[in-house]
Amino acid sequence: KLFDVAVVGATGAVGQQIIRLLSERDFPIRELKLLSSARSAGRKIEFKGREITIEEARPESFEGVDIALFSAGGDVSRALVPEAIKHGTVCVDNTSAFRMDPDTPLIVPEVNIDRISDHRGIIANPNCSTIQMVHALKPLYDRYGISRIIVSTYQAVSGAGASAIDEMLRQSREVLEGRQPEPQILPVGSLPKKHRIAFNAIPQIDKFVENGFTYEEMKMINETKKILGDDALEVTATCVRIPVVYGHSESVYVELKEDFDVEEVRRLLADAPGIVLEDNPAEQLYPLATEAAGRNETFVGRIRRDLSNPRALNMWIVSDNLLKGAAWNAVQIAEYIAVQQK
Ligand code: 11C
Repeated sequence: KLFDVAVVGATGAVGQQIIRLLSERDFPIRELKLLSSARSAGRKIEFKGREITIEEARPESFEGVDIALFSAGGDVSRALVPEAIKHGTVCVDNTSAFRMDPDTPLIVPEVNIDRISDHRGIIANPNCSTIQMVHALKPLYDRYGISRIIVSTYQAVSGAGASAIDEMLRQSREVLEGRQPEPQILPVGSLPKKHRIAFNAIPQIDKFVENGFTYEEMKMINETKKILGDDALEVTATCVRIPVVYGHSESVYVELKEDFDVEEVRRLLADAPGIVLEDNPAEQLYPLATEAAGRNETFVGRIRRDLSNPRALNMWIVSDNLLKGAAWNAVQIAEYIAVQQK
């Protein structure tokens, strides 16, 4: 069976990757609709050797569309996902709009694909920093149980969109030329106060919640529990933006419920789908954002027993935030939907 597919947010950093992956994966498409804001409508994008004109996303755009992949921000999803559902479209939503809705499955295929059928027209794609962490922790969760996670992230600027990449590159050039950069976007586009990202580390991703955490940190905490289906799991997070273009890195401390053998942990991870183990300190082998960029997998290394708690592990988890963290996870979900609807 062939499907009519729509990509909403076709010109965005994630939308572009979704279009590339749909082509590379030879997704069974009859017609591909590329949708965006009015501003980008009229532009043309090449897909499998032919040009597709981008149309403005409207409620009626979803007539006849079987599967829509949304990546145009929460407001667009809140407005248009319900309209798409009225047309019978199954929506894979890459924004935070519906993630914590109890009727919406939040899916990382290697972790909880068994939940995918429980949907009412929306399947949510988790936050990028959450996806790579739960992906890497799932084999340990299944084998030993996990009681507690403490994560600190080192997140790439592409997570804040294509304009944040431009800002980081521009500021870097300005600093090297001895000029004082004018921050315009980061840490949060919609807040008035800005900080320079070039040659810096900003401990703020998204706005602050009243409890002192940021939304990004709360997403890691809440989404991890939902994906693993474990409300008792203790999770805390500190999310930091660093001047890297692609690839989020994470330092993760994880307390297991049972005793473990570090070599067995390595074997479990090496055998897990979509995980690449890169862990050989003698060879200075560990995951790096520069190597993970452009790859679909999640990379894990620096695995070691904690010195303060023998039931705990420390590890370093890296993945391309636009791919497994967004576009690739969404396309994987779409592939499962296509198989179900065959
Ligand atoms: C970042 N994680 O790196 C964010 C971007 O909820 O899908 C993804 C926001 C989201 O800035």
